[in-house]
Amino acid sequence: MDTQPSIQSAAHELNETHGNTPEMGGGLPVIEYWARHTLSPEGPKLWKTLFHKSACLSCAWGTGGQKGGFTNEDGEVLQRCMKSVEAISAEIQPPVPTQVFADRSIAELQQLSSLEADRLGRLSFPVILRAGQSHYERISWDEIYAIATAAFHKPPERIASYSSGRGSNEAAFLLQLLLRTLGSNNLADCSDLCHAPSTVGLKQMFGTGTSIVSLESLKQADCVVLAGSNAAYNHPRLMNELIKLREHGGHVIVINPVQEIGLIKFASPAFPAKSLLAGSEIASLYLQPIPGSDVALFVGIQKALIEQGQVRQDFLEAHTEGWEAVLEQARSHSWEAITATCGISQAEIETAARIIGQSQRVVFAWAMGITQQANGVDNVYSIANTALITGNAGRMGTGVMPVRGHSNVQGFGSMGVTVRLRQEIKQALEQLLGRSLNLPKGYHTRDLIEAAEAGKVDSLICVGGNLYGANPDSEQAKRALGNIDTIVYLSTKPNTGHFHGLAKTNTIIIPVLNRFENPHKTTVESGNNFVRLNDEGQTHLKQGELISEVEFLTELAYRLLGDYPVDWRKLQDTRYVRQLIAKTIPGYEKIATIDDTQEEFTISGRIITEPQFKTPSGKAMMFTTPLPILTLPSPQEFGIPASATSLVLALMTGRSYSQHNTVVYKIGDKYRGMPHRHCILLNRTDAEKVGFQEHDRVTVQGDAGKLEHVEIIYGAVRSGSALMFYPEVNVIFKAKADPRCGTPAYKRVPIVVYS
Ligand SMILES: Nc1nc2c(c(=O)[nH]1)N[C@H]1C(S)=C(S)[C@@H](COP(=O)(O)OP(=O)(O)OC[C@H]3O[C@@H](n4cnc5c(=O)[nH]c(N)nc54)[C@H](O)[C@@H]3O)O[C@H]1N2
Ligand SMILES: Nc1nc2c(c(=O)[nH]1)N[C@H]1C(S)=C(S)[C@@H](COP(=O)(O)OP(=O)(O)OC[C@H]3O[C@@H](n4cnc5c(=O)[nH]c(N)nc54)[C@H](O)[C@@H]3O)O[C@H]1N2
Ligand code: SF4
Ligand SMILES: [Mo]
Repeated sequence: MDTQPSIQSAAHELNETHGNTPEMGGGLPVIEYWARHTLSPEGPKLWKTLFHKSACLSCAWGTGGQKGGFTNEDGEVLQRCMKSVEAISAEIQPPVPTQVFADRSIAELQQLSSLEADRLGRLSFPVILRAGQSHYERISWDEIYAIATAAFHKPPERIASYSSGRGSNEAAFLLQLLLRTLGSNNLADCSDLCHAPSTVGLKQMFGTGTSIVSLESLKQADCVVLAGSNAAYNHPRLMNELIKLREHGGHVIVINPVQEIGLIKFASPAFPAKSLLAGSEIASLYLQPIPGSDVALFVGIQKALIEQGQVRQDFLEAHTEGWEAVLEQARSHSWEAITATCGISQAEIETAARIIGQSQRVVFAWAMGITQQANGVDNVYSIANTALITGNAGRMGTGVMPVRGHSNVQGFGSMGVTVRLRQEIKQALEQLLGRSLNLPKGYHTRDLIEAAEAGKVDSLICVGGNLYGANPDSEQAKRALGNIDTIVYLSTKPNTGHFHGLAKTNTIIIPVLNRFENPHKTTVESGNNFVRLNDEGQTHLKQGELISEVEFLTELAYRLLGDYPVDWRKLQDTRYVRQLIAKTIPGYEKIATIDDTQEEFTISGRIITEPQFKTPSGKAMMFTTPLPILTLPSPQEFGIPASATSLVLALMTGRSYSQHNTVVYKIGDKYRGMPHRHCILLNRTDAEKVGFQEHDRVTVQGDAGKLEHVEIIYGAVRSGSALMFYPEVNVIFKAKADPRCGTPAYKRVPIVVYS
């Protein structure tokens, strides 16, 4: 089977045209980083944490846990990546000095960049900013509970929570139980900004909203299609699986408008002899579609599969519904319409189809390039349709695999922290409450911002995250949060949200213990549906007043609800929370015994290895996917005169090499050759066409604002598109959202670049 010849030399070419980028991802810089950090003064603390029996804090690949810090769920060792070290380093910082809050006004704190805010240290005592005051000040626990209790006594439709997936299943379960008992379904979560389209789409198609592939199953694939994921940065241990797959003669098809160097060639420290120095080839075929056009590409692949006679008709008839319309749709779209929409040639699409069709076992994996689109759910449908058309679901080595974000974001969803409460959980909660639970729809993250802006929210509790920094249109986010009376932030470290996301009357920041510091055991769920147990630990912040999320939530609940519907204070012993979870959450039965057995487990009913799906009919449901119409405004529509030197582009916003979401660890991104965060990655041809040169300083404007003096850096982005880093770029655009889940189109932002 032919693969794109250009891929063999792509890494080299990238380096030629763009001399300051490395020739591969990973590699020796990773080892140097490890050495620098683990041998530094913080080293002993770092090593201790790495060996602590708890899951990695960073991504949802889910390394760590009871078998020690360095194992994945198949028990393979040497699995912690540098991102894990990066995350731990931030957690073991000294406390934020007391003078920071005493001496620096809000106006001064607002000047801090994301990196500077994080470098202040760990939060170690609670503070409050009162209306009309210029400084955060220390606050007693009595007053915190008094304010919070009054705040959450408000009408249920006017209270809300937001959460981010670093907390535990136990905290998540308690959070939703508290809000629902109070009568509120306003459980916004960072997954609304992230994989909600995957959850919505997969649930309809397969009857289960998470990956249907286990790690064990992934290892049996002979082809992986990786769409809209920069796993080399954000899920480095997934790269090991791709390296092994290529070594065994398998194929990796990467679909990404940016040639990410680490997806072309990656040097993994896990294979020192084979891979570390020379690097391993990752992509066998690299397709660079127009941002936001993946549906067209996948419909094209489907069309090619039909034309090549590679449709598994027997599978479709026996195990799926709705296939006729999906095949008809692929037949009816012309090649011209498909290739014009996605910008990939028919020949390349046919090559991709041939690889997929001729492979025995294909796994389709994706991340934010697919979900953060105005048609994110269609994107998910179109990928899963392609899997089903080729019989690649319901069998070991095959299936659909959303590559999840935060280390426990999936657990938050499983525990019911979502506006889309599953029927089974609803019924179990009704039993617990002894009443029916017909709550109003509830605000997901974008709805929460809109509702707050409209003055409909009085009180908000944020369990982790940076609601201000994560949302598009930072000015709107600030305005919206400013209309909320009371905001209680439970956080480990200061972030820009604490300084810009200020409530009208009281903003309280409560310092919490992290996963390896809690006085009790907790659990988390990986993107591969594996539940890990985190041991008790201790914090280095001995003088501080840190509290566990579980303790704060149960105490607040007790003060609001007494002993209804549970003995909340007893739940401070998380064993009892796990008993409740076992009774309430489908697939979590085994958590009931985990304290005795220490046995981590795969959630039942999630991994599908037989073509018997979790839908009512047992068949997978297929849905048609209209081709997106991808137009861009003219410079005049941005208010730029036609005479000015300008370029209208589709901007992708995402992560640099050294950041975790809104938290920046290092300003540069060496793999993309971007020396700092105030850069825009442009295609050289686009830039030269209008007379821009590399390193020119330009204005980048969206529909909500602009950033000035942004440095142009040439890179391997597809012509017509560009790339910038969030959260800084969130000031310039509003973002469309997919109405089915509210996820913003962060990966296709219309912008004009001018000088
Ligand atoms: N180190 C580290 N690890 C992380 C995170 C982190 O910030 N740092 N964040 C965690 C979280 S919450 C998440 S959600 C994940 C995010 O992980 P990813 O989804 O991998 O991260 P992103 O940088 O948002 O974007 C992924 C890729 O989408 C591509 N892309 C953009 N537009 C399109 C498009 O239209 N089509 C296609 N096919 N591709 C497109 C971009 O070029 C980029 O390579 O990582 C998790 N892990
Ligand atoms: N433009 C653009 N915007 C985006 C995205 C994008 O690709 N482009 N991606 C979106 C995505 S995928 C996501 S997931 C969101 C991320 O949005 P969030 O999840 O809201 O943001 P984070 O930056 O992950 O939150 C970091 C903060 O969490 C707190 N924290 C860390 N660990 C813990 C803990 O154990 N407990 C508690 N209580 N607090 C803790 C710390 O105080 C830290 O400062 O951003 C979204 N926004
Ligand atoms: S791949 Fe993800 S879970 Fe595994 S060590 Fe790296 S950051 Fe942690
Ligand atoms: Mo995410």
